[in-house]
Amino acid sequence: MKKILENCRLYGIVDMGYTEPEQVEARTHALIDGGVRIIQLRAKGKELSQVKAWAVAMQAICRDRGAIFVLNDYPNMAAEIGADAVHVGQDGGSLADVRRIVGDGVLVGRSTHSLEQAKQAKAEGADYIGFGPLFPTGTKPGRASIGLADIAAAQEAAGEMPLFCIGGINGTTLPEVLKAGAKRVVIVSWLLQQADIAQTAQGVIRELR
Ligand code: TZP
Repeated sequence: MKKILENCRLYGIVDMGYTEPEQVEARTHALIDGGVRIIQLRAKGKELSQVKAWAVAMQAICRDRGAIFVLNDYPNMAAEIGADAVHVGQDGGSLADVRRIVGDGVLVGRSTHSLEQAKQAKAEGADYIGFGPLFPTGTKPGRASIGLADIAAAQEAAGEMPLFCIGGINGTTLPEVLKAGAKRVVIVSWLLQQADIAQTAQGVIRELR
């Protein structure tokens, strides 16, 4: 899993705020068709039995096709369904506690919203971090954007640990994000709203390489 993670430049999220339940599997396939090898299920405020069913379906597709499946927010469920990875926010408890729940061999990612938090997550042993939101975004309404100024320093502090910039990244903002020093990105709403998700993902990955 770590080897796949190292090679990931674009991180995709099947966000249930932008996805109909019947689109979950097709979107997972489309992201993989487009070259995405790390895909998260983000299902804020959804019924747990539903989340579990989507997670099981996505995990099966990802396992079959050589991509990492990440469950957002629910370490116990991640352990139960045998998820490849779990992602937790700043309010998700210590990474040591999360690791105790999911066990060895499961990747643990953390959201960070400042250089300080990025350093902290690295010190805590995160397998990767999200860093943002760089720009204001409707996917996380009300969350202050952090801008581009700290990307290079956060990238430096992260060292070998993959750092994925996130928040308001799209075809227009991507060049400035890359210019600021980003190596990896997460794109949620813009990618999910494309008519051809796979083709768009391929184009983004080309730009990131
Ligand atoms: N964490 C920080 S910003 C964000 C998350 C989950 C949402 C990013 O979504 P989008 O639609 O790519 O701006």
